[in-house]
Amino acid sequence: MSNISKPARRLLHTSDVHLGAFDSSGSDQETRDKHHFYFTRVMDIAIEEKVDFAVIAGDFFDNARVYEETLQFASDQIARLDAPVIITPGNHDHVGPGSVYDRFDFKNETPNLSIMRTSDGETIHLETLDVQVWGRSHTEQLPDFQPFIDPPPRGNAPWQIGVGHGHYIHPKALLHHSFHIREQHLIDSQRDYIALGHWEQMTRVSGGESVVAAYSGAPEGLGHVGEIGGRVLIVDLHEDGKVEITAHSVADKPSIAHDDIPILEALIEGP
Ligand SMILES: [Mn+2]
Repeated sequence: MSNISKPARRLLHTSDVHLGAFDSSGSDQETRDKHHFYFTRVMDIAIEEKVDFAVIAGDFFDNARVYEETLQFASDQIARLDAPVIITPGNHDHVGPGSVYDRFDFKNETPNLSIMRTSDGETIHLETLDVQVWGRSHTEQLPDFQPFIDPPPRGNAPWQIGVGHGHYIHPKALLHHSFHIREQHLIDSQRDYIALGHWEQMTRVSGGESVVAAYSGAPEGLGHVGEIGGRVLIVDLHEDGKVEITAHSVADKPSIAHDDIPILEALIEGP
């Protein structure tokens, strides 16, 4: 019984939006609005592309002191999508004591949003979609935190997605940076797709032969997003099990097809 077909699904993957990055920096309203406009575009793309669900792979908010209006903006934008949205918090928007996510009633204001809440890892089962999403949240700034070490086995839903926020270490790279993610972790995860965050640059990374893994990069970088940056990823989970990603621009640049998205061949400096 090979070739059992799976239900075709489509998701949007974004990360490192850093909402509120300019709230406390003395920037004017125009600067803040311009930054936030890019997340409006992310949600536009999610709606246009009719995604079944969306994942935000951490650093959605820039810090825990963002303005109340930024929290409301985020909630309103996510609520525009008539589909589940999952956030796996990163180092800038960690959960636990002092979390930005405890400052707003997302549960009631944004019922389509699920926030992962533990560094031990948790699975969110989107039952009507036959999808399970597993991830570990940052709880605070712990440099030794490794989002994908010893992942639990696949669940019983046909589609298995992993989400994590950290620094991919190329097999040939020297050890430095925090929050290590290794190729072997991704291979061991046996997930169909791994949605990564922490880098502002969009790139695929190697998860071995069977695991497709990518950083979406920031929709608008606070730093350098590179020529192919400023994008979000639309991930198609095909009936035959194939996973295909397309990078959509939040501005008006052309989309980039799966095979044209570079796979990391050497260490790219992370933040
Ligand atoms: Mn980060």
